[in-house]
Amino acid sequence: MNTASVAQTTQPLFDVQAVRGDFPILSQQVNGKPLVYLDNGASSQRPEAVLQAMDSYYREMHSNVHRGAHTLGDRATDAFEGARIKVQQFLNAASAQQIIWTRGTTEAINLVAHGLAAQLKPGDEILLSQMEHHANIVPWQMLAERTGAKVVPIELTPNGELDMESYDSLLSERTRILAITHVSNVLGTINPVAEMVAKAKAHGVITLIDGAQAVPHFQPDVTALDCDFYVFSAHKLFGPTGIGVLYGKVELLEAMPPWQGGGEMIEKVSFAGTTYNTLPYKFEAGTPAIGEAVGLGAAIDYLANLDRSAMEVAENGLLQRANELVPSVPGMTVIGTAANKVPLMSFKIDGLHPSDIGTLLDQQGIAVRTGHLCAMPLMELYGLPGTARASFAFYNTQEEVEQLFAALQKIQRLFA
Ligand code: C6P
Repeated sequence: MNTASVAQTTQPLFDVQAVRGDFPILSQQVNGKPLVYLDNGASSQRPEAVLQAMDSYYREMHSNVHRGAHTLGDRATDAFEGARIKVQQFLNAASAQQIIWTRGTTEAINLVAHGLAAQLKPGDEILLSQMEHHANIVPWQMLAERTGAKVVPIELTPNGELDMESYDSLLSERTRILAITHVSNVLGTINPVAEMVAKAKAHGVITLIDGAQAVPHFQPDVTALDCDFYVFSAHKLFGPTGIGVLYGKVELLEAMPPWQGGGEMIEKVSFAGTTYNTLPYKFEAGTPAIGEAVGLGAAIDYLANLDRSAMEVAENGLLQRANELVPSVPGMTVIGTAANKVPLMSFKIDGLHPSDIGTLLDQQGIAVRTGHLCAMPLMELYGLPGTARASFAFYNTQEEVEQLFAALQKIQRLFA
């Protein structure tokens, strides 16, 4: 065997140590132990490139946008609108006017639910699933209360996949909206959203996909999906908090009334009445989160420079290693065993309360999330008070997975 081929075969597919170096927060001790950050599903960390982009935005060009009065204002506007174009390209949307800034996934769903009220009448149905996050349940319940429509959940199979027979049987002439998560934050299941949207379209149903847990792991293509709305939060995509995205089809966005009133979203204001701005500004009242938009743009640029398919292979390797280690912890059960999952593992251990698992792991420097994970109907379905959840990102290592399981073994031995 020649040395060139050895070098080629031993070359890591995805250089996780190199990317870890991009995330300063990861190289710290917590409770006297090296931090093992496995709470990426709640919020991921930011690379240096995002921190620097926001820092230089505030140091060098901060001003309000779209006022056009001076040089700093023009620079800020260019950076802000440039970030919108980066999101448009990230989602493969046809036009930047389809990208609306919101505070996050939650606000984006509320905006759509508010905007679709006029399209619903009593007896209409809004299809969701039993695996939705509260952010994709409560706004629709509020809409149903206002309009007399009904929220109907699609059932799950025992392993935590959507029951497609249940979906098919629930789709009817009464269905007006399908609001479905791309990836479950509890089960990790990747839902067959393309197939679901195609079926919904055949019934004339408006479709919204909650991409909060999908975008950190793969890049959605809204044009190929043909969904009407796609929403996500920047803080799970290695960007800042306080900003998120609503993608929408132009004709639906045009038909929706404004969400909030104020500056920026108007064309002309008089006491006789107000006319509204064009898309996307019609939905962006008040001074926007400019530095945060710049930070999100930098996160998208950072990801574009990574080999995303190698990253997916590495992430799948983390989940595979975790699955291999489950039998090493007596009494441990994984919640959600779908065939198609992102690297996320919710679990329970007999004799231990999830919040105790979280506290004991934290003492060993390991961060996971515990509780109902903002998915109470799903907890009720599984008869659980809550779960513990380890959610991985591309900067996590196989060693960290092993540390998690070594810690769980210890906790189980001492406390279960
Ligand atoms: N889930 C979790 O730990 P916001 O808070 O608006 O950025 O995202 C809400 C949201 C919506 N949909 C899904 C599928 C989500 O996972 C989340 C956020 C976090 O699972 C915090 S509760």
